[in-house]
Amino acid sequence: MTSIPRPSRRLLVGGAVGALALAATALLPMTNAAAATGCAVTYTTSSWQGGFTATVAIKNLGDPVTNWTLGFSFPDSGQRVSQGWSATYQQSGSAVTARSLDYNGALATGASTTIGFNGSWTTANPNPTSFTLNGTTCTGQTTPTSAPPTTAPPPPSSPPPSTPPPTTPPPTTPPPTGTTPVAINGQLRVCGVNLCNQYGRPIQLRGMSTHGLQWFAQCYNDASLDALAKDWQADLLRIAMYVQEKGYETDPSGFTNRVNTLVDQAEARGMYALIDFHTLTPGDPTYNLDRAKTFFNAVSARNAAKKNVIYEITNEPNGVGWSTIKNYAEQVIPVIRANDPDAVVIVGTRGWSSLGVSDGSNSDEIVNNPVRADNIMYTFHFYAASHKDNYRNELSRAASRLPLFVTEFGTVTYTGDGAVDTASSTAWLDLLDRLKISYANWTYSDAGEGSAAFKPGTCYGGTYAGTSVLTESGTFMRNRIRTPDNFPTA
Ligand code: IDC
Repeated sequence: MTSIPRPSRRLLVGGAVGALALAATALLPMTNAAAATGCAVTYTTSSWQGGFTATVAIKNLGDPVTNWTLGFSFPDSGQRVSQGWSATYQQSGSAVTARSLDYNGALATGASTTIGFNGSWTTANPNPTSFTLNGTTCTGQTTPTSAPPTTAPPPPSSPPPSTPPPTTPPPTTPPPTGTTPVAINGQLRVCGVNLCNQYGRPIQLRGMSTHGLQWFAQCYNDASLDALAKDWQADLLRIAMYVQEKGYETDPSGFTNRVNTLVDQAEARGMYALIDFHTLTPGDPTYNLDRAKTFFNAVSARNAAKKNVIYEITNEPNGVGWSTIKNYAEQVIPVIRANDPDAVVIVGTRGWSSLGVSDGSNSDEIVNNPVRADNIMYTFHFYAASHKDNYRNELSRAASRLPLFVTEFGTVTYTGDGAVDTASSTAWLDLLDRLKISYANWTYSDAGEGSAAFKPGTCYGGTYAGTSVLTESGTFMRNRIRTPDNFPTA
């Protein structure tokens, strides 16, 4: 919105800043003394064939501002912003604008803030050399130091959604020693709005969710998990441990053991394991808060040394507002962090993990009031035959502002049953591929419902590989998941 400096009666002071401001305002009517403006920008990139990460440090050398818009143009027309963080990005031709968010809009005189984005390039990747802040060309100098420019800490309730990726991969990360997803990608971490691998590069994980372990334990065995890893070439197994409906609450130690065994079985095959605390009814996650603390304390202590574990702390909150979910997350995440400080944690969202859309809300409530924790992502779920363009639009809008993980989706209706909606499922997965959003499909089971990948009865036989045992949904998903990952390693 604000691209024009607001008029002010402030007297301009001497020195370089005042001189710059005078030069910048010399053409304005004499009766309207303008606010002192000025800025300095440092733009650094780390690039690879076809892609790059840019880190942009902005220093305000003028009067305090309450929100800002940074403008610049790419020197090469093939350069595009793909995923940004700490600002809202727009690109038109080669011209880019980055608008401040609530938490970093206020910049005092002399204050700095850092934003960043991942981009793509086709023929050349020169850095932009000219920047504007609220319309004023940034001619100020920044003094390079070993430490990056710092931002005044945001208010406690509004930290940045996540930290930007390192500009260079950690120098100590050796090349992969194997070819499985975990061997290549190692310990994951959230970088900007992406999930990044041990080389600091954005990746997408594609895999399957179990059905409820209390009902379909017979579907998870060496043969079925070999098929998932080798025939499907999946990266990820989501372990759906229902809490109610004859789940965890009926036998905490038994279900904890079953989850741990599946973590080991996924690890042995080089797959990531997403531990899903599958709350559903009741929808208020705080109903299960004590159980969640007990469960996550146990699994995070036991699996802390593993690189393949991701924690999903609540499946689909419903009937509660975002503040209730955020409060739950801020109590459960510290339990996990105390044991396993570097694991990625995924937080469910309002309206059955629809980012609020199914409740008539949207992702703004999260952007404006994010969970106070690092290295976290937010859940988005959809069922392709029920959830279409308005949900896709919200996911696209949220994807540049929040790290998202589709921990569950179906190719059918939200009931988990019905016909496969191939057109909608294809539109969804193309979108997730383009945004590099990881996903797990409901379900890797032989349940008698359209969302199940296997025909009924499959889990009582010994064959899981190939297509003869698959339903329409299973065939569709196997084709999507089997396409090569091409994980970056440098
Ligand atoms: C469904 C199962 C179904 C089961 C039901 C209730 O497919 O067999 O009877 O749960 O437990 C979700 C939930 C997921 C649902 C799924 C399909 O996370 O547990 O599974 N779904 O209804 N959210 C949206 C859809």
